This record gives sequence, C-alpha cells and structure tokens, in this order.
Amino acid sequence: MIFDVNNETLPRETLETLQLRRLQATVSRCYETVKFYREAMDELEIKPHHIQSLADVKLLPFTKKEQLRDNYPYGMFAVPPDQVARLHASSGTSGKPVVVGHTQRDLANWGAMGARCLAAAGLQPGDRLHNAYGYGLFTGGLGLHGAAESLGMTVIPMSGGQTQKQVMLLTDLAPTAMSCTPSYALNIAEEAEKLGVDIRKLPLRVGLFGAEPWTEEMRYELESRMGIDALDIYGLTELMGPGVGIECLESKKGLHIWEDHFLVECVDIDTGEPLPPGEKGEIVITSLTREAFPMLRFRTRDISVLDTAPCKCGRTHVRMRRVTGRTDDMLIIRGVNVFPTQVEAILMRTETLSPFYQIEVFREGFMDSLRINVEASPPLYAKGQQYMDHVSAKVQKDIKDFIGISCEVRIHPTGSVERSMGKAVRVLDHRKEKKN
Ligand code: DLL
Repeated sequence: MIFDVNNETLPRETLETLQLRRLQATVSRCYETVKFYREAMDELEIKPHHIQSLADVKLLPFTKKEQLRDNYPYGMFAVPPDQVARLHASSGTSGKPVVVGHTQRDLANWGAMGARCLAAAGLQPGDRLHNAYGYGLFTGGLGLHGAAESLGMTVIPMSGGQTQKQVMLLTDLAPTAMSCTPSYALNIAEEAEKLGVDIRKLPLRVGLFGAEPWTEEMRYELESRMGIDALDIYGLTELMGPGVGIECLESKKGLHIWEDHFLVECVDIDTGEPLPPGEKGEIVITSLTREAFPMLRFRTRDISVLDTAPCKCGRTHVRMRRVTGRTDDMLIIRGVNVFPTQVEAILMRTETLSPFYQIEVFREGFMDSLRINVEASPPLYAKGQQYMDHVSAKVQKDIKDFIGISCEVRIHPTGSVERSMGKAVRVLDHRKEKKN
C-alpha cells in the first residue's frame, strides 16, 4: 500500500519543482533567523536569491556535526521557544549532545513520513507494532511510535531491554510488526530460541530495522530465524529521526528517501564535490520542510550510493543503497580501509559461526592490528579446538582475500560476545585509549 500516493508518486519534474520552492524558502528562513547560517553564507558571499535551481544547492556551505555541538543547546533553532513542541538529542558518546527541536508541524510531518514507511513495509490499520527501540531523547522509540499512530496501527511501546519480556509480549500480544536495531533483533531471536519459542510460528511478519549499519547477510539471518521480512529503515536525529527513508517491500533494494521533505546529495568524502548517481560517497541532506531546526547540507558521515532507477513499487523518490558504514567508523589498518560491515558479511557467510562479533584494534609499535572476536555455533564448539582453529584460519584467509588485511580471528564459546540492547558496539579501538 502507498500511504500518500499523491506525494510518493509525483512525476520527477513536479517533485523537483516542489523541492526547489521549498529549498528557496528554507534557505531564506535559515539566513534570516539563524546567525550561524547567515555568517556561513556571508563568508561564501552567498545570498538566498542565488539559489535559482536545485543544482545551486552546492553553493551553500556544509553543516557539520561539530558545528551543531558548538551551538549547543539552542543556537541552531529557527523558531521562538514557545513554538517548540518537543526536544530530542543525538547520541553523543562524548561531550555535549546535539539538541534538536520540533514544532507541532514538524512532529506531524515526521508522523506522516513514518506512516509512509510502515505502509511501504506492507502494514496498515489493524496491524500491531511491537516497538523495541529505546524511548527517550533517542528518536527511535518515539519516532516509530508516532509513525504507527499516524498510520492508525496499534502500538506496543515496549522500548529496549528486558529481553525475556520482549519474547513474552511478542508471543502473547501477537504483533504483526516489530522495530528495533538489527543487532537487538538478533539478541531477541536468540533469547526466544533459548526459551523454546519459535518466532517463525507467531503472527509477526515484518521487522523495521535500522539505526546502525547492517548487511544483506544479517537480513538473511534475521529473516530465516524469525520468519519475517526484514526491512532497512533510516534516519538521524539532526534531520528528524527514523523515517527519513525505508526500503519498500516490493524491491527490498535501496531505501526511498522522502524527497518532498529532504534534498539528498552524495558527495566525495575528501573534496565535498557532488557525485553522480551510482557513485559511492557521503550522504548530505538538506531539510525542506523542517521549521524548528532547519538544516542546510548536513554531512551525515554515512557512506552510500544513490540510485535513480525507477522502482517497481511505483514510488518516484530516489533510493539510497544500504549505508555501508560511517566515515568515522572506518578503520584504516596498515593503509587499508575497513568497515565493520565488510567483516560482518564474511562472518555471516561462515555457517559454523554465530552472528555475534566484535572487532578490536590495537597498536603495536607503529603497526595497527585487528582482532575479530566471534562465537562458534554450538555444534562447532562441540567439535573442539582443532575444528575451531580450522574455521578461524579459513575466515582469516577470506578476510585477507576479500578485504585485503591480515588479522587474528578468535572463536569463543556461545554467549561470550556482549549482546546489544540498542546500537551495537562493533569496534573496540584500543589505539584511542592509549592516546588519552
Ligand atoms: O539512529 C534514528 C533511527 C532510529 C533510525 C531508529 C532508524 C531507526 P541517531 O541516533 O541520530 O538516529 O543516529 C543516526 O545512525 O547517521 C547512521 O550512521 C546510523 N543509521 C541510522 N539508520 C541506519 C540504517 C537514529 N538504516 C545515525 N543503516 C546515522 C545504517 C543507520 N546506519
């Protein structure tokens, strides 16, 4: 089902005319109301009237996460405080977070985009969503909650954690959809198996998984273990939250980004120059309708590829391929760029391993080294050390062949790698510890 057929299937020309009108309005408002944007544009000698076409977006300055932090907490707001209906904050691991505001209309738009996402996943009123994203400043919980309500579904606001209870409610309340990070879904699936519950036999039919990078191999794992369609949903606090884009059930190939609300670019990571569709780069997003916290050319640090090919679902909005990683999660090991998702893909293709893993990075002298900790499946573990050494040598070779780096692969017993409740911590970088 298409939730908002008029807007989701707009002919490209009409969509682009709408985008230009909204871009011009956003740029004017940013210039007039947010000191940071006015100064950044003045520095480049760009005025709002210079934006005459969508391609002119490249004249505008980028906005980086550090700059949002520098304007903590309210420096980037474009409306007076009495118009802000809700605040969220980005999950910063260190220092101050980025505080983001939403007006009532921003929340309504967010809900409507969320409803589009759920409908694209084949859901409708009468369906039930078990929402296991965390509620709070993180946008996952309340974002999916608003989406389900806007579509007219029943929402079960479970939040993250209490994994046994998750399994009980998935069984007893019979939801048809669930939402959480893919790594937490795996944790829930494992818990269900331990408790003797076969999720495949429940009415659950679709999972909305996002908030962290994951792979096709992980999709296969989740779909086969849970008997569901696992779809990738994308979003970020600075732009709104979950629901900036989603894969449609029809193609499961790339996430439609709601282009009537967001202008999406893909740029060269080093030079910032716009790249044509099909080329891999950093995703940059400009908001087109946000009132409280408009955003010009936000450098998401997410790496992906834009795909303008028509989609069989009938939606005309551009697709972004799976995010393969973030520029700041990229490990550079002896000159080779490595993303955790590349390691994940190889581990998950190795049948005798369990899909729980963590990567450690060390510095020995001037050399960086990598250790991958992964769990044996119970049958492999039962076979003993010699078999595990054999598998570990095979995985080391695969990593050397496919990624180009030598590393150590340690296989541990089931349950030794930390389980995720939300965004999984994939990398433990001990190099940083030394520096501090
Ligand atoms: O993670 C919002 C969200 C909640 C999205 C629930 C989807 C589902 P932040 O905490 O601000 O917001 O983190 C945003 O998470 O820049 C990406 O690096 C990553 N991310 C989000 N969705 C995906 C995805 C939420 N589907 C950051 N695939 C983003 C890969 C994702 N990475």
